[in-house]
Amino acid sequence: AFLNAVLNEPDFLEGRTYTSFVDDRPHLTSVSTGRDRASRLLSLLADVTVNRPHGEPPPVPDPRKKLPPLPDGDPPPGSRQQLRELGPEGFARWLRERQQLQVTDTTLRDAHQSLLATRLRTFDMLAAAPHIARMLPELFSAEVWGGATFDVALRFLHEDPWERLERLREALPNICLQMLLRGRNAVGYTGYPDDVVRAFVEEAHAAGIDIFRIFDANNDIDQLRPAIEAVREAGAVAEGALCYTGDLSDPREDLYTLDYYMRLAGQLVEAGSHILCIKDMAGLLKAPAARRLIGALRQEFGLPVHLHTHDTAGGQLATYLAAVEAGVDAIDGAAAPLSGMTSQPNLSAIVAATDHTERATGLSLEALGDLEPYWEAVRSLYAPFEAGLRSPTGTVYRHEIPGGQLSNLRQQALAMGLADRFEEVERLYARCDELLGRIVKVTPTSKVVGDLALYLLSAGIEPEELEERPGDYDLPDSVIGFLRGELGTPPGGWPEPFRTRALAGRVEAATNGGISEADRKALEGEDRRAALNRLMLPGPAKEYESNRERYGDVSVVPTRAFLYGLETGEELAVDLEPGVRLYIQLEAMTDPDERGIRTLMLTMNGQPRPVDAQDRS
Ligand code: 3PY
Ligand code: ZN
Repeated sequence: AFLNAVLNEPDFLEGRTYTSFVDDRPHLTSVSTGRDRASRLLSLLADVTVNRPHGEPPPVPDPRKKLPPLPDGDPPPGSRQQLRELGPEGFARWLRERQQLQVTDTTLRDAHQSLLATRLRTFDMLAAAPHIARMLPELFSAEVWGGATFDVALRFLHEDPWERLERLREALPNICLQMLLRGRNAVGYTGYPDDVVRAFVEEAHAAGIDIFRIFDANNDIDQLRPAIEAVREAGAVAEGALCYTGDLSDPREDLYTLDYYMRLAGQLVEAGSHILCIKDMAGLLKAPAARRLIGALRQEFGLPVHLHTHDTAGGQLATYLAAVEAGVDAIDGAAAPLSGMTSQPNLSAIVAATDHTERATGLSLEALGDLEPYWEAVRSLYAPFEAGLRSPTGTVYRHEIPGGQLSNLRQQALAMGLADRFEEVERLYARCDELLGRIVKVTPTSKVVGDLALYLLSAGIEPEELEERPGDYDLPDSVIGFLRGELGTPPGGWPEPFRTRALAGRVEAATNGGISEADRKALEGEDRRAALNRLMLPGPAKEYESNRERYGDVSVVPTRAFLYGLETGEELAVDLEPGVRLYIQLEAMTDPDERGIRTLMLTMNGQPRPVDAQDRS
């Protein structure tokens, strides 16, 4: 309403806008700074158009044109209504007793984290969400938040992750929303004080999360317990995860054995988990191991079992079928165009493989197929973030790199000029894992191994040299922090004498001793979300705040324009809010002046709006 009021002001309509435009009209500022919103978005679009940070736009149609018609009416009731009716305990029992195989759709979180460097924007999620609510109401849950999405939203997308969650909540009122929580590391990379974790969980639940999948990168129950308790206190569902590594079927395995996982599961149950999750982040769980592990977990504990995997080597549908035979209660999949390889198995293949059996999912293969063109077009738009992986890879059984990291590491290697030596990165990753004690590799411990491998490769150091004299090298901070125990204790204990040698003589970092009084106040204050962002991810939070200040809410800009800018003559429609639409067009652009400034001749709702932008090329 405010923006319309501004747009209808005579001066504005005639293009006579000036700095004091809003100041001169106090009746407008009493609502918000709407004129500002439009001009801030124009300056973003001008900047991207001039500098094209991601190159030329790929030749793909607007994904929204590929969506099927939205089915009439409200979304039918689904898992969310079940949860509301039964409460977390009853809901877990319901899950355990159901014969129908339950399915989590990871498209909006893990799939793009594992294939597109976590870059999927709220805009493209919201366009599909009403369809998902109406076409796939049988879903057990949609994983939409947590993991790296929080960091990436702030750091690279200039989006508020909390707003994303609230909007998704509204668009998906019938399906449980699920997030990935890294135990005490929450959605960051180091342990936070319990107060921070508790405040984060409360706030995430209030914003819309129903089910929290909680893991720790060392499978350390002490790191998991505070988060599990916080989730229970908030009244949400705690899905305690055991991170799977190695191969429990291998008779030579002496660390990550069936006994090891059963002990860990016992701790997760005792800590209060409602659901047990097997988190197979690298896709190492083979069919025979799945059969044994799931059979044993379901026999020993009364809890439902949820299986998560990545299809890096291509064999995980077989694992799922073995898991289904062993009685698994829920599994994870992604929309076909964002599935496979480092992502989750294809939802359609899961549905097809179980249809017309007693464990049929109830999901419609037809509906999944109808949504595929949309996701295919979306993926094409994000082409600059593809990791270049063209096929499944069997070497994952050697290096055990988690799906999300494998794509990321390829991008990092590319940026360091090591792209054509990726097999060496893989070899060194496996060696570094051995050096560090055969650890569980998942965020943030996987980053430790990856950082060390890239360091060795770029500095030309052989692992044997490092093993002998680790004190001689300027090791990455993450490696030192890990060896100091900042991420907890690894399941196999510390690698000695390597650890002692590596730490000898290094100056201790200041320890993070809880939370200051000022921070505690901030967590109890009005802007708790901003305080949480700042406490967990100070750099990205700052980045986000300065971008928000500069450009406003950029999540409303269609992705093509956000990533690639405007094309001359093409009209872009931006819905600032329901009922407030801007039509933006680029008429022409000047050459850069002596300071490198270009002027873009833009029109907004038909009115000329010249905007300057710095050409940084
Ligand atoms: C994350 O922590 O982001 C993960 O996806 C781990 O698998
Ligand atoms: Zn995953």
